[in-house]
Amino acid sequence: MKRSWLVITFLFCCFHINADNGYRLWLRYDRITDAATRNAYQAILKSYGVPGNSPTLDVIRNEFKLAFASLLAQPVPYASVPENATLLIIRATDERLAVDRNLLQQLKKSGNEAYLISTAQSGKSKRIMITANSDIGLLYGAFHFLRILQTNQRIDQLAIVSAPKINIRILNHWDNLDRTVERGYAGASIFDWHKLPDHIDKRYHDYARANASIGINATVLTNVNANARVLTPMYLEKVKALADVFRPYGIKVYLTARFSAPIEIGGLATADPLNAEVQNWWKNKVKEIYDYVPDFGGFVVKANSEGQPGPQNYSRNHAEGANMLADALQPFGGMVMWRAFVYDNKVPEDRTKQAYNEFKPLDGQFRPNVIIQVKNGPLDFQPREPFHPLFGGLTKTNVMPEFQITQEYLGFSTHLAYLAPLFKECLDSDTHVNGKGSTVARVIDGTVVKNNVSAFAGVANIGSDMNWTGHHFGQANWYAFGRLAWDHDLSSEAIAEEWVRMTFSNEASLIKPIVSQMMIPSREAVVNYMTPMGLHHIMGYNHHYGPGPWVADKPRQDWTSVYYHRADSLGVGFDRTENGSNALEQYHPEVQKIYASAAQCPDQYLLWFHHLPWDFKTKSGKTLWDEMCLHYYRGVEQVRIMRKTWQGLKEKIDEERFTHVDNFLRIQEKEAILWRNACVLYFQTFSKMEIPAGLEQPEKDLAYYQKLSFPYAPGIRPEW
Ligand code: BDP
Repeated sequence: MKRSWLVITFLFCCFHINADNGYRLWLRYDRITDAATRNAYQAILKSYGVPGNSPTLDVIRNEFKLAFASLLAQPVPYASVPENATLLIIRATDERLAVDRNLLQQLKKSGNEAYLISTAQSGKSKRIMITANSDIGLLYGAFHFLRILQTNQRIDQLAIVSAPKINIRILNHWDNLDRTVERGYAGASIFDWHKLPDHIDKRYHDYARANASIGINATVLTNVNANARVLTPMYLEKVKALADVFRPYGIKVYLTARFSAPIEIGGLATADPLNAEVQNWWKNKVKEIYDYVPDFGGFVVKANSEGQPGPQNYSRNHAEGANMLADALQPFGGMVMWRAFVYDNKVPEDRTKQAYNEFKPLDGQFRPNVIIQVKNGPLDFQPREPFHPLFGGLTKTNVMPEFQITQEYLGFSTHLAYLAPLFKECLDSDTHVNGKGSTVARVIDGTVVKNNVSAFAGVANIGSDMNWTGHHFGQANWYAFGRLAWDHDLSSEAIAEEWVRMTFSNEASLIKPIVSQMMIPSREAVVNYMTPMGLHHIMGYNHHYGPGPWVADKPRQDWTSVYYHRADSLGVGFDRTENGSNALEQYHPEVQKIYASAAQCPDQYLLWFHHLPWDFKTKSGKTLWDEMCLHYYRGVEQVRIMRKTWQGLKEKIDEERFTHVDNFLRIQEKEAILWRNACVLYFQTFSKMEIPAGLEQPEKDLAYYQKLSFPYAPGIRPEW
């Protein structure tokens, strides 16, 4: 071959290696570039052994093969005599195990999913053992060990025992059987129902690998706005095929149960939960499901909310509905996750109060295998909400949180919004239910309120896009969700750093700016340019994309924006104190104290709890109007800083991902300006005050922003 051809071929290969579509997520296993780290690893990792036979052990062997081949410069052979290996993955009951007895005792008390990773001296050399009480524990340990390598930590003195703080760590897919995804912004559903069960897409395995690597152990395959058809034999065959793929990765499958299924697919005249025929129908249906999927997890149910059928259609309450399904699932060990996201436009009550009002009187009436699934805040996944009063409000019922990983209200998949700070804000909130320090996290993990099962749900942001989540940084939200479900004590910064190291590089000059100038401030930036100071629900109608503070005159008041911001010539905000809707009374008196007076209420919740005059003096000494404007402008500035930071990293990031994120940041800046201008101009029609001096003036007038329409924005509910 001519020299010039060699050069071209070489360049082509380089380009190919450097091009990166993000498909590999955080499981990239790129060659470790730091020679000292690589040498240190090679000195210990001479061979690895994974004795035993099971599909899960096969997963571990495959993962190690894939990882070691590319992480290290030299191959790590599989040891034919496992006990001779310098990396041994072995069950805690195996006699060949030789680890510190104290650590082993700790592991043995830590449950089925726990693991122990330790380094021991063996003769002159070191040896690493990963041990657990089950194969799934070994898998989690294996992934943790790979994370240690990927993030370039030392391996010569490991002594880690890790166990999840939460039992069920579950993704909720709002995916429909036709592959559309409600509030999905990353392409079509990854579940290709039409081709199942015969075609098993490689993505199903990669999805399961990714989940297992961060400890996610359950998935709901279908939308909460449920289709009963998924419970028919034709679809159960397909569900079984997916469950079979996911099982070796420790992932259980759940389905959404449409409450009216006995009528729609069962031919019954009613779905009344107290009707014996209905109860029998569900019992038989559940038995049939377990014939297909012996380790089926259970049902997630949205009932009597936003038009979904439920027990109230038959004058029964939520407990009667949930318990009927729980009784059918109980013999098989299945769970009911019954959602508390209920509100009714016929009830003239503040929408944020309705869930508590419905569920509080039922506390203690639910079966032990029912868990009430509560959104992080009392309204609906807004960029910022206070924690839901049902956390700490229910003390005799299992309660789990539901977070939204998909960014329905945070700019869809084109906005960079790292959500760990949002999740943490809720988890770290103090409910005071059992004294100071009764955080939401400690309520849901059973530390301060006794429960018999704990769970943690997130609405997935995953789709068929090549990079899974639309935005490359959306991957960080999937990652953070899994890591926090395992250990809610982790900090947002620590999780971000881990993710950046695994996803981009271990170079300090890249980690720091991405973590501290982009990821950590990003969620606050979104709050600032969309809904600062406690504003909420002022987005465009139905599609929820773009600003719509003017939305009024819709079929239901609580689907308008004016219902929530209540702006008029005198002021703005929703009074939820005792002078208003008194939603505040649903919280513990210690929490009420923080928010009750406008003078003390932190700025971030000011207009959530108070209706205040435009010239109200805020903590900064500025008027409410000026402070609100400054927040809107700060949000845009923060996006500009994010863009600039990213552009400064051009040389350090592969071209494909660099350009993709760069384009999206440009869109984000444009849309942040759109939000800012539209909201400031709209609220100005009431305040009649000037935009503070020195700030750039909106380019267009309010009418321009009001006329923009987005009929084809993704993720819309088809029937709305
Ligand atoms: C709302 C979404 C809607 C969901 C609903 C829910 O707009 O599509 O069905 O939440 O959680 O935020 O049930």
